[in-house]
Amino acid sequence: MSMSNANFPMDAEGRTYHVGVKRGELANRVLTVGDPARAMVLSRFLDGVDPATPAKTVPTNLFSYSSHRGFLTITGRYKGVPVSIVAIGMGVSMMDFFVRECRAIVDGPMVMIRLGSCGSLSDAAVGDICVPSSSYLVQRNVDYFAPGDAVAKPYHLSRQFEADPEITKVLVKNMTASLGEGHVWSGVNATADSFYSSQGRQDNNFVDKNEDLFDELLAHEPNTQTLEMETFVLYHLAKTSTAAPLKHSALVNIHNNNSIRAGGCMMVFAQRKTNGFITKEDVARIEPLAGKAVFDSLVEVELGSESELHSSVDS
Ligand code: R1P
Repeated sequence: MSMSNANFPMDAEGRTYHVGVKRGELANRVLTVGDPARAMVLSRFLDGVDPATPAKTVPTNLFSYSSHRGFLTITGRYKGVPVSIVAIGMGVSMMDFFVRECRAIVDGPMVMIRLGSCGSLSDAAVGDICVPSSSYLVQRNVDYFAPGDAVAKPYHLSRQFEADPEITKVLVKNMTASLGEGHVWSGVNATADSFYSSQGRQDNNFVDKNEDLFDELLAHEPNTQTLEMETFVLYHLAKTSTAAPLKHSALVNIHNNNSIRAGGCMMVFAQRKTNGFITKEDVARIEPLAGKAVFDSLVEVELGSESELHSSVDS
């Protein structure tokens, strides 16, 4: 694959360097997940899929593209509306690749909703769903561990960025319809730059200084409910997305007139207060229920007046 433009590399066909999709292959409404197997399970909800499609395969009537860097994109329609599913793997960098490269090859406004898994710091139990209305970033402060004079704290906790309030509301409504009252929680998410140190896991092979991290998170934001590894970047980039591509890096339109509306929800896989972990059977039961609620939300939210006309995918 031969790329041009070191600033934003694309190949001769217009495929982006990492996600690998080009104009016309991605819908304006995107559901993003971490695990490619989850993307394949959820693709069963798209229009015209043969129910006999074997597990862990992409239905043959849908467009799909597996990139050399591990991104899987599936595009089809849900209730007649073009939608895509993109599996991105894990971590803040993968979310950054996803949001920026997908934004670059789609015309018009976009809606992006993440369905992930998480650890719960609240009373949300294993198998419940959390729909965070905002998120902050937890970063290991590497300077703290460097030789020399000590710096303030081993972990840096950022300010919060909000999800689109309408998407959050619609997600809570549809998740409640799908999973039942008492299984859907609102609150604040913390996105960590490690599964281990900056999520307060104890690992005596390393000096992590994270024994008090949960207390620090709850002091920072008493409504901290979930810990995972991507949502902050999605909310943050949506809030800094510009209404039209900028010709220079001027800081305009920030938090106003964004071209991406974002939301997020997550299944509790780990209960960090009680140390519980979800079973394979519960994942298989909950994933489709949550996935259907996200698709219903994805097509319920308005993109904007002209957007459907400018939808990139019109298969
Ligand atoms: C860690 O096991 C992974 O699971 C969570 C975390 O955010 C991290 O990516 O989300 P996904 O299940 O969506 O990957």
